[in-house]
Amino acid sequence: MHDYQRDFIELTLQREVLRFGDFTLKSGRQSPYFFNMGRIDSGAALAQLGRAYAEAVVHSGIEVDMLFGPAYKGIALAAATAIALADRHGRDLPWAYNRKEAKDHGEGGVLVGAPLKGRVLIVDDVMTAGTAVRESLALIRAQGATPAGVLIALDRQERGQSALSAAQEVTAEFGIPVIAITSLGDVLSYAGERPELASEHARLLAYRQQYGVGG
Ligand code: OMP
Repeated sequence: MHDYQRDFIELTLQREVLRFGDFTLKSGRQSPYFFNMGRIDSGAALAQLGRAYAEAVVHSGIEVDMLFGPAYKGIALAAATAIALADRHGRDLPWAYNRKEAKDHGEGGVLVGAPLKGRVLIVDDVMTAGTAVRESLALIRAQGATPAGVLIALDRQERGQSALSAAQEVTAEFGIPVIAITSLGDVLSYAGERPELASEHARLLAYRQQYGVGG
């Protein structure tokens, strides 16, 4: 594990981004854990998050021309990553985001920021079944740009439309990497090391059995 990953896990715990309990996901699945990036709700926390995302881009070695943040949560994440890449890594990349509803006045349209072109990295929070990411991939392709990869904080490593995980499916289908700072595997390791989280750990294992891949 790299330092930026360890720092990131500490941040998610401090800020209660990661929580155990009973949650209904977008996919309808009932999950014993949830990862809520909305808890990164201060300037310092967002800056720290942006640094972790930027480090993940640099470590991946992936070639990208610009960043794209899908509405809504991806917008702040792409902005924070763009700032950290410029401030910390000397890489001033263009960035853009979409609106959920097209605007018919002013500058109009659903896209805001730099025009989508070249190799575009999608910056988002969590991948479960891959629905959100597929929407972004379609949007990037419709603009004639090339998806370069997907950068997320958490890969829940759940089955997508096949026996593969949603992230593996995206890689197989679009030929692009999914770069995740953490995964369900990391959450399991964390819970497994703490006796006070023994019942949460057992529920996570049962959940992975039901919806996960491998393991
Ligand atoms: P998929 O579109 O199924 O990949 O789900 C990803 C989205 O679900 C994320 O962008 C979040 O909006 C939301 N989500 C979380 O934020 N945290 C989780 O732990 C799980 C989900 C989810 O609903 O699956």
